[in-house]
Amino acid sequence: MKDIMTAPVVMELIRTVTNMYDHGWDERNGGNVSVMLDEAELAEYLDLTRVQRTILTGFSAPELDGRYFLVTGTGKYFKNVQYEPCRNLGIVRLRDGGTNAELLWGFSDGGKFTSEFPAHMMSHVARLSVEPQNRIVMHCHPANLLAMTYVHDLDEVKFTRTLWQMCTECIVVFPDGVNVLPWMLCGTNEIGEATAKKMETARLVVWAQHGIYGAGKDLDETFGLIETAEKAAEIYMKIAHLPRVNTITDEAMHQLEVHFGVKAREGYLE
Ligand code: 2HA
Ligand code: ZN
Repeated sequence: MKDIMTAPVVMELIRTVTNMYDHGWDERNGGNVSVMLDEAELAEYLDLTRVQRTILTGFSAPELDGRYFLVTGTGKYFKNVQYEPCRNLGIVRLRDGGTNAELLWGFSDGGKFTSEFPAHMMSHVARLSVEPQNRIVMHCHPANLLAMTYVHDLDEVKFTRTLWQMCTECIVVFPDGVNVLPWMLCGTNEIGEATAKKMETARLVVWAQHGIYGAGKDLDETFGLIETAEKAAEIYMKIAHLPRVNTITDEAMHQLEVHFGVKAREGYLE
């Protein structure tokens, strides 16, 4: 059996959450990431018959029954993950229609997965229904996106168009745009269900006055998605109080669509 600490997905998650912390997106215990794992690959590293304990999830997700997830722990600080992965991360298998999670590795201090586990699992279900290659759900608190939700209209078309106008590559990176939830209580099944619903039409979902969710097929892609949206929000926060003399026109956006072979969300451009 190989050492789980040498598994590429574990090493990459450690690098990614460290990078998220270094970007200032994950103060204290902010943020959480989940990665859906391949059973055959995982079996090279762990005895999948050795369940350490079973944890109630508090929701049901029959679509994910028997699926494996590498996930960050509740109350854990991203800055510490690189030093004690086994305490701050865990690998679970969902059972009983998703109502139970069997712990196979990690959460070594008796801990458990992130309080946003419902939002993560429901988002995996939603993304897999439109993108079978999806493996990642990522949540964090980037300052400029958060700031923008205090001063910008939360209408999804307006919010998306503003971000697209802030950097040329935005429409190429997230042509499906950004969906937005109003402020809601976090850590609940309700916000999980609302997030998942929004995930059916976009890979980015902003939680107003809280943060953002991203989804993608690998960690780099998902990190890059949030990084691009956050960069655009940063530009917006630098210019929002100044007269706008120039912008990226819809005509220019159409040129980008053609050149990069992407299609902007229906009805979002003139
Ligand atoms: O505690 O970010 O939304 C982690 C969070 C909750
Ligand atoms: Zn959060």
